[in-house]
Formats: sequence, C-alpha cells, structure tokens
Amino acid sequence: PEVPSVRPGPTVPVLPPCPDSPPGLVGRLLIEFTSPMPLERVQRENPGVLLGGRYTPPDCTPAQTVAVIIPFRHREHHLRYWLHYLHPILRRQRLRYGIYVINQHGEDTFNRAKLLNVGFLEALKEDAAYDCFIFSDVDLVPMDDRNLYRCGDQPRHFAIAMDKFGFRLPYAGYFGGVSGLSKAQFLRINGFPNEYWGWGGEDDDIFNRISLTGMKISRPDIRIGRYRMIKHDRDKHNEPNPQRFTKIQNTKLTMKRDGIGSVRYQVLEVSRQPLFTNITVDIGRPP
Ligand code: UDH
Ligand code: NGS
Repeated sequence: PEVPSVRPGPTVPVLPPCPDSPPGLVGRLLIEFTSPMPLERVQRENPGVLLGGRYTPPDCTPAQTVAVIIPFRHREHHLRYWLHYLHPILRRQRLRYGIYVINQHGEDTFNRAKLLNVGFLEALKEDAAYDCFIFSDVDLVPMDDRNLYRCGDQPRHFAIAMDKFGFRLPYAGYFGGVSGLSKAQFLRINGFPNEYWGWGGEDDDIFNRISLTGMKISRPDIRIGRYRMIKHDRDKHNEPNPQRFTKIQNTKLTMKRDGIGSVRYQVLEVSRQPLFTNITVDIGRPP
C-alpha cells in the first residue's frame, strides 16, 4: 500500500524555559488604597489575562503552574484592588497561573482554612496541571515584585513583613496571610484543617502540620516580603473562635482525620469572570 507522504507542517515554536530570575521586575512598588478601583479599569489594564483569570507567559515556558486561592465573602472592593495590583505583578514574574476566589455561601460562621481546601480541589478539577498553590487573603498586596509567587522544596511563607505588624514577623511561627505549598507538600500534611470556624488559629494549625511532617518554612528576605493590608473592620460572622487555643495544641491528633481527605462541601456555582474564577460553595456550619 502506498504510504502517504508527510509534508512538514508549520513549525511550532518551542519557547525556552522561563528564567529563574525574571527580567523586567521593578522591585519596590507603590501600593495605596485611596481612590476606588472600578473593575472595568482593571479589565482594561489587563488585556492579556484570559477568561477565569488564567495567564501564560507569551515568551517562555514556566516550570510550574500556579493556582492562587483566595478565601472570600463580601469583600468585593478588596478584590478589585487585589486584582489591580496582582495581575501585573504575576505577569512580570512570568508565571503560568489561575486565580480562584472561593466564596463562602450564606451567612454562617466563616471558615478560612476549609475554603482553602475547597480551592485546592476545585482548581485541580479545572486543570490537573496545577502543581503549586498560593493561598492569599484578599486584603494583602505585596510591596515588592521580587517576592516570587512560586513553590519550592519547602512550604513558603510570603507575607512576613506586613505594615500592620511594623514590617516584622509578629512571632516566629506565624504562617498567616499569604503562603504557598506544592501539591505534594499540601498532600503530605493532609491539607488544611476544616474544623476552625471563625477567626484565628487555623494558620497556626497549618504551621504545626508542616513542622510535624518534618518540613521547614521557607521565607523571602525581610526587605522583600513586605505587604500592605487594606484596612477594614472586623467582619460579621467571623468572631474570634474561643476553641482555637485548645485546637492548636492537638494538631498532631487531629491532622490525620481532619484535612483534605475529609472535606465535605457542595459547589453552588462556578463562574468564569474576566479576571478570576468565582466558586461559590456551601461549606456547612459549625457543629
Ligand atoms: N474573609 C472574607 N470575608 C470575611 C472574613 C474573612 O473574605 O467575612 C477572608 C479575606 O480573604 C480575609 C481573610 O479571610 O483577608 C482573613 O480574614 P480577616 O481579614 O478577618 O483576618 P484579619 O486578621 O482581620 O485580616 C481580623 C479582624 C481585624 C479587625 C481589625 C479592626 N481594626
Ligand atoms: C495569632 C492567631 C493567628 C493570627 C495571628 C495574627 O494569635 O491565627 O495572631 O493575627 N492565633 C491564634 O489566635 C491561636 S492578626 O494580628 O492578624 O489579627 O493569624
């Protein structure tokens, strides 16, 4: 039989790997939250971002695919500032990324860590290529684009010098605000706890999980890990959790049964917006 001749097709450009130190970073940034930030403006200023808040560098192939997970409820004006500042930063950092806003449905007590677990699973359902997860509060904006939102060989703590703490770490074991774990690191600690309802302690529990599994937190230089927090009042339905002090004493016992392996929730809506994917979820209420 005749073998069909194979004609060379158009050449597919193979992009070089993205550099370890991205060129074109600007370093220290001016961050302020004075004038309101219309979403239309943020969209106009970020035309390269694809539906759902996805981005891939046009000129190189990144080593990782990063899912940024934001726990969320009733903070629309914070989210607009966050998107305004972060999209250009992440683009300059030459990341392949997607933004996932995990919106807690209803008015029951807030549960930050459970929302982050949901974000991990839902991002992976969207794209099995995600291998790095950055967990960021919606009100924290880095003041230096050299603080690279990537994963490394240890879990990473990014928000180490926040303005509200005088640009210092409030205590050695602080792991709040913005953190990052590879998929393997996240699974190794059985993800995050689902049983911290209300404010406080869940980040300390995550710190304990990391220490108990023999890992060590990695942090940027204190001059680079600077953040501005958008000032706000205490939210409704996120009161300090009176159980948090006893709970963080028991991480070793609870982490085996409470984590990514036991999270139960119901997705109510997945909506791909121009600058982020919004996932509204029913995570239940405290027992
Ligand atoms: N979050 C929401 N909605 C809420 C509660 C929390 O979106 O109703 C998310 C948001 O991403 C936030 C994160 O969870 O950044 C952490 O919660 P938080 O902002 O309550 O924690 P923080 O420590 O503030 O920033 C605690 C109350 C501070 C009161 C200060 C009064 N001046
Ligand atoms: C600790 C909390 C953490 C919290 C940190 C900073 O006391 O969850 O303060 O809080 N741990 C406990 O309550 C056990 S902040 O100053 O940002 O409100 O992240």
